[in-house]
Amino acid sequence: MGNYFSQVFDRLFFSKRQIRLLMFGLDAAGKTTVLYKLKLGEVVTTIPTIGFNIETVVYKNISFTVWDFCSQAKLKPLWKYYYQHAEGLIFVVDSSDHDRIETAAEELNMLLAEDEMRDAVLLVLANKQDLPKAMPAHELTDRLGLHALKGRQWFVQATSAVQGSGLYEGLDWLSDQLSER
Ligand SMILES: Nc1nc2c(ncn2[C@@H]2O[C@H](COP(=O)(O)OP(=O)(O)OP(=O)(O)O)[C@@H](O)[C@H]2O)c(=O)[nH]1
Ligand SMILES: [Mg+2]
Repeated sequence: MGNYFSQVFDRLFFSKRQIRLLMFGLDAAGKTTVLYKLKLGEVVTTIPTIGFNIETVVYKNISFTVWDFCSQAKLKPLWKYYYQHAEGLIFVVDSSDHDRIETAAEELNMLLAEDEMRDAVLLVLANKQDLPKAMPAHELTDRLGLHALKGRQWFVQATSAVQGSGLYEGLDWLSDQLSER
């Protein structure tokens, strides 16, 4: 696994440029679990202002920033600072959370509508696939309205962050997209 992981990332490192990836998702989707499971380095939690915190991992030239999502309108100007130059957006969904899939879809579409996200590729992690009532990736694709996206590269990867499955495959897709640029 570690070897595969480094192969995936070596392709990005060769580019010798800074790559910013942002991770979003409703609370309890599994964002923090993903970050730790990747074992990239020290996860640093910072609280830049009241109301949310940010977790970051910097691994060589790639920075992951994870948002503790509380989409209060008053915080929006702050988000923009972090959005800038984001090349990849990783959106983590709890596939077993049937009640909040519409909310997740709304949050995702709101993010994609941001001007700063215009050029970001989208990786959706259909997480918690180990749970019996998890929606499969194709169902999540429909429920999130991804087929309606225009001019956006996107991909849905089934994952179980607790088991560590699917994570590297998702990042593999991301690195393919970014190394083509
Ligand atoms: N069964 C299962 N549980 C998971 C998976 N990923 C995360 N969890 C669990 O879901 C809960 C929430 O995970 P977190 O990683 O804290 O979620 P988060 O998105 O960081 O949540 P916030 O920080 O509150 O926004 C934890 O109890 C995790 O162990 C998964 O793939 N399968
Ligand atoms: Mg978290």
